[in-house]
Amino acid sequence: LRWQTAGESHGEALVAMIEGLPSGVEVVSDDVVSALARRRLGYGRGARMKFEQDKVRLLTGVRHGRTLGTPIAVEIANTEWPKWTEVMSADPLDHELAREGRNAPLSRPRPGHADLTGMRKYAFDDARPVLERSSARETASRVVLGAIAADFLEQAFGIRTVSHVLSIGGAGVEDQATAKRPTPDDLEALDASPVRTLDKDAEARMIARIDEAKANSDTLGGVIEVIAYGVPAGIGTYVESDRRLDAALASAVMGVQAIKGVEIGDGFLEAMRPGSEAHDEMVVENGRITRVSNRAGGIEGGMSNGQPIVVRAAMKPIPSIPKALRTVDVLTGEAAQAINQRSDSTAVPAAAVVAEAMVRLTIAQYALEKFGGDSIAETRRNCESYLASWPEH
Ligand code: FMN
Repeated sequence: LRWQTAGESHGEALVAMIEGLPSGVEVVSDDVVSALARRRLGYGRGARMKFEQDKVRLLTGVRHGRTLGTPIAVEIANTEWPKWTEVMSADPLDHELAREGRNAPLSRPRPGHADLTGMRKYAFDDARPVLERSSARETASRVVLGAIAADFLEQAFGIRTVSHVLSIGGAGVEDQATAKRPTPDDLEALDASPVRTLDKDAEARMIARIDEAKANSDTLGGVIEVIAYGVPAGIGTYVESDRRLDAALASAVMGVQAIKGVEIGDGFLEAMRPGSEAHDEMVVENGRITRVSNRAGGIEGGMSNGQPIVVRAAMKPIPSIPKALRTVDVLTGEAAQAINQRSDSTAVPAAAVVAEAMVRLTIAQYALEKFGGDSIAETRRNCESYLASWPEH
């Protein structure tokens, strides 16, 4: 399974492609539309999220609601495009575009963004071409691909995922290790929470923290968690480091803009525990080997072990801060205040949805590597016969 995205934030459209899914997966436009809507949720998001509606089209690879086994391409149109046709025109314009208004060069790179190094590396005197691609607008494409992967995972294996927020700006659940983990059946309640949590006390603390940051013209990061239920044991392998499922998940989630740390299961907490309290003991229950805990987050030796897979990630605060940070104007070399492209207070709930998309894609990739199949029926059969071959206990 492979995928790729293309597009600039203010270009005509984002494009996402995924190739390698079997035929027969039920996929409808509504699945991707609702995933995108979920990415737009969250307390502390600015006005742009409201007017930046998403218009999605499944362009290829799906016919009458089922995948064809061919590459799937999706277009996410930019509804603001009429305002940007000249600034982001692919073809040269027949007139010089004034370097003002929307087209004014962005010469005050923002700390915490790709701006400065991107300008130097790609030889621009303007941050516009850099931020057009490095900004998190691109994550809409990955959320779309994640929604398609979710259809495949559920229909082929019964795997379902859920994402939630543990804390924002240090406020939230009191103990991450014992926090109540939502299941996919909690999706509606999570969507209804302004900060994507089931814990009402934690929710109140996070909202208060966001209000405080907003009042101080500041921004916040936080900690999110993605859980995948129903993953069969044996996806990924210990035989080579680059085939480990934990390594792949960490890489995929770290690849989301602003994610600075990833843990599998209890992660850093494990480093503080003695071995006798760090692992998941095995017992026989109803004739089957089960675990009494899931500190490993469903992965041992680079393989899924049949327990829910738990991936936690730390997001840094949004670097475009209304309380502008110090920078240097690259046109004059003078001290300046960083450009402030936009000002959400936090995007942690949205990042949870994006991280969930990456977890879905990664598990789909590794599950397909294990089970293969050109049609979903074949993939399902392969998985069922593999599981049926496991000994009783
Ligand atoms: N950064 C901003 O400056 N403003 C935003 O509104 C913003 N929204 C984001 C939304 C999501 C869902 C995510 C995942 C990130 C967002 N970011 C935002 C963070 C930047 O995209 C990110 O910090 C920047 O691209 C630099 O990349 P790095 O943090 O990985 O170094």
